[in-house]
Amino acid sequence: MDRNAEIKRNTSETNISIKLNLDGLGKNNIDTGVKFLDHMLILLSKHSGIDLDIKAKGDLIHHIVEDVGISLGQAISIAIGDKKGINRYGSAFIPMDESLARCVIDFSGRKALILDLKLTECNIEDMAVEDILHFLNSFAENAKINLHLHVLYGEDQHHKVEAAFKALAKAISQAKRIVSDEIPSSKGKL
Ligand SMILES: [Mn+2]
Repeated sequence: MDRNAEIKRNTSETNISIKLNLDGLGKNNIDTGVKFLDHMLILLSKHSGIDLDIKAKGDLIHHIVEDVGISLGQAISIAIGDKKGINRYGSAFIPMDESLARCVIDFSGRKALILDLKLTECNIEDMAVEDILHFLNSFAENAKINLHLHVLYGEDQHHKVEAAFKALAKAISQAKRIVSDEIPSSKGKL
């Protein structure tokens, strides 16, 4: 069973194209024009084992970040398909130097987002903190997942976000894994 997705999203604000293979090796080719977002998406691919190609262009950083979050969430949702046999849940604690992040997810088919990255600065590299939070919101909504993502403690803003994205990657890696031949819900549908 191939668990792939291809998304092309063209609006008056942005042009996004995504190719994704859930059962890859973490290979990636990513260029959104936003360096810190590229850095986080490369980590996400690498540590989740998802092959990911993303090309994005747009008028404003906020629009690019939002539309990449939407498109990547849609690609995950398409690729995970009917969720037959998946582990469904995933969790991870990941440190990055002095920072520690915890991520718990459920491929439930519904969005919930509980998010606290303990960010205090307005910008990290070339991204506004509010755009990082906006990306995760758009992603969770379109991937239709419960996403509980917390930085428990830390000092450096870059480290906090990096730990959070690595924890998200490891949680997805666990949740997407095929562990049975049944849909993991007592309702028989996810
Ligand atoms: Mn880094």
